[in-house]
Amino acid sequence: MKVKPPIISAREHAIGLKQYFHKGAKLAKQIGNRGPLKLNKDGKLHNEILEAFKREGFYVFEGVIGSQEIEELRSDIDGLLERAPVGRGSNVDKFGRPAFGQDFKRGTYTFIKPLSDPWGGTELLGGRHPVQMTQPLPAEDAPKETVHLIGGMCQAMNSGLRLYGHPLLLSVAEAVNGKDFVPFNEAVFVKQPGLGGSVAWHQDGVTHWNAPDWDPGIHGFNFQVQLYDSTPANCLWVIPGSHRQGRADIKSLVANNGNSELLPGAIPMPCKAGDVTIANRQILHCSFANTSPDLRIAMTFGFHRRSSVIGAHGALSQGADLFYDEQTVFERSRVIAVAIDARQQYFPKEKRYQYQPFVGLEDDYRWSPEIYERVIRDYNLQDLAI
Ligand SMILES: O=C(O)CCC(=O)C(=O)O
Repeated sequence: MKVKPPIISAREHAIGLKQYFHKGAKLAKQIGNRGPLKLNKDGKLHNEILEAFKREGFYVFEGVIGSQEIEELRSDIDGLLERAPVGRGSNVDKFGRPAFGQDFKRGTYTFIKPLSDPWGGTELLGGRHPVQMTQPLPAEDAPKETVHLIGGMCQAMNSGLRLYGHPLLLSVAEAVNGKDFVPFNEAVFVKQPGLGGSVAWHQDGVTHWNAPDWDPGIHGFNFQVQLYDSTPANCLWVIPGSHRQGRADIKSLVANNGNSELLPGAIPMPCKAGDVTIANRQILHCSFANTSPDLRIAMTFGFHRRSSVIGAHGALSQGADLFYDEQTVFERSRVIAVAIDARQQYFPKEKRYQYQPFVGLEDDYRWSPEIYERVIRDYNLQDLAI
């Protein structure tokens, strides 16, 4: 017989997790794996950092994004939240105006019930979140729905496109996935205080677990640029080293833990605004319903090795009928080239990142309103999800 989870209030949830948070934070301090994003003179990522990331499956780069850029990102996100439809299926915002995003082919906003876990225990997203997290009761005056994700940051916000062309972050992508790395997708996780939902324990990758050439890096990685200071109560949690151990049996892990989602050995990745986390897409990770008083916004975007993507079929948000051939990968990779140029035009003194697959093609991908229509609009229909 299925045991019905107890119904708990947001306050009880917050109090109940305190000890776990404390323990996790202590373990995180011991492991470390955080500090400035250091490149060598030749522009390559410091080997120690790369090794630490490969060993643990995560790293926190401190103070990467400057305060002006963070302000611009916050302001664009605030605008997108102001102009969001009032809920699923609505086409007007809270002021009765036409909501943002209706001229894009793929919806910009994902809504959920406050403090819920939309994917845990469902077959959604390849069934990769097998166990549902605790879903505390929101306050009585909470809205019926809250924005959980904002998609397509490169088309929805100019600051998002510029962030995508960040030279330090692209140098990390090169160090991890090779000079010819390719895009994955982007999603902004929105965790409003008292409303933000949880993301159940999962590993991101779904396609390559049984590949003959499987290795810990085969499903790529995600960056998360943090727009606000975050805490163990609203940030991402990971189990260090789990990316090296193959596909985890999450159901058994939870069952053997007294049916508790508070898995042992997990650590939080609390950040300051402007910090950037990197997480291997095979690391076991989750985040809890945000019953804390603090907002967390995480601009999430990932990159793959070219060899993992070419010849693969679509997964997750992409239909399995989509085949990632050279042309599809080239077309989606154009967004990196345009983002680099958009950034360069905005921050002319910054060293421009040289993206190897587009060396010599820079003039064809100069940022302009025309290229927005040709390359950026609806670019996310070609996301390379594996
Ligand atoms: O940042 C979060 O809260 C969840 C992120 C996550 O699970 C993911 O990017 O796969």
